[in-house]
Amino acid sequence: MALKHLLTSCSGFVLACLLAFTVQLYLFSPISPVSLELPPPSSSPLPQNNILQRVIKIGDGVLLKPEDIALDKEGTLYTATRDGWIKRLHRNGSWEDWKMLNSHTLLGITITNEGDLVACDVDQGLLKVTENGVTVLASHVNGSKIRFADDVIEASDGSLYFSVASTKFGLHNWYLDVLEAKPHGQLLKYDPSSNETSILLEGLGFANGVAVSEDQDYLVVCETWKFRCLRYWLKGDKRGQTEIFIENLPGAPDNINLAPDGSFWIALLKLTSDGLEFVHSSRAAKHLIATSGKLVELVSGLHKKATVVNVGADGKIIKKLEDPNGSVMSFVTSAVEFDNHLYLGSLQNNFIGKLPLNVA
Ligand SMILES: [Ca+2]
Ligand SMILES: [Ca+2]
Repeated sequence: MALKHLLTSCSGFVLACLLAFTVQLYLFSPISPVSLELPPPSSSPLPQNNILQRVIKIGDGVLLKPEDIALDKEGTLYTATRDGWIKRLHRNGSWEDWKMLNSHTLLGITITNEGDLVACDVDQGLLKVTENGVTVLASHVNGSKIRFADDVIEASDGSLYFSVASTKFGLHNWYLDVLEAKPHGQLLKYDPSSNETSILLEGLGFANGVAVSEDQDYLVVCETWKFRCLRYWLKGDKRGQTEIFIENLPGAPDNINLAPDGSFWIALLKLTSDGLEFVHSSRAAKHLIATSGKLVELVSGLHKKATVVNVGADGKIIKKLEDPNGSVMSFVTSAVEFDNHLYLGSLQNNFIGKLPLNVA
């Protein structure tokens, strides 16, 4: 009788704990999630390959997770690393620690027509870096602080277009934006003649890479967890209008770069682990996973793959290059073509991958 009584009170206690845990999970959850639709597997008919396993590693060990890469007209390569450096590789093969920016959150970079470097910093906004030092170009928009600037590109008139990945979450917990699956991204424009910053688009699903077309008539902005990129018209009848450039990508787009032939290179992230796709349709699972970075690691497949695609100006995939299990490169965030080579940045590897395009 005593044992039965003990068992009853124990199971009552366990139930009460479970209930309290569940209430806590929902009440104190950092996210208010909705379901995220992943692209159907049939949307990626191109065969798997391991071409990205053939990269030559450059700057191995001296480049701490170089997220983005840019080259100037002379072929000097620039990258921003996690230790706050802008490092550059001269054509003679020597690396230089060029400028220390004292930030661990440098993301997208670009080189302007005048040869200056512009960088996105998650905490400070848009920065201009020259031989003489660093200036903040844009730190606020409409009175609000710009957080999580992600990637930037200059148009031929000197305007700088840049993305804000999320106005709600930061770089350290960006995956919560994916789990929440509500669009907090923006496309901004910095006008150098007026020194003003304006919002062009809001409600983007983690606004990430930005690139301008060869003819400067449109720009492409990628929405990471929407598995698509948008075309925003800069000129012509459709000026100011937005349409889908490419959707159902075989991965979540990060940075995008114009190729010399007018096509684009887009780096794609693996946002979910195999077999755990259901998490993106379960609000309860999302609340649970949001409680711990360890659980996020379990669900995200970022370190298990690298993919880049070459997409034509017509929005069709021309080529797909992969490291299917991430054994050489994973979490590849950018792909830049220069001189018949592809340069690959990553938030996982401590080098830049260099791939001769005649083997791809
Ligand atoms: Ca860039
Ligand atoms: Ca990015």
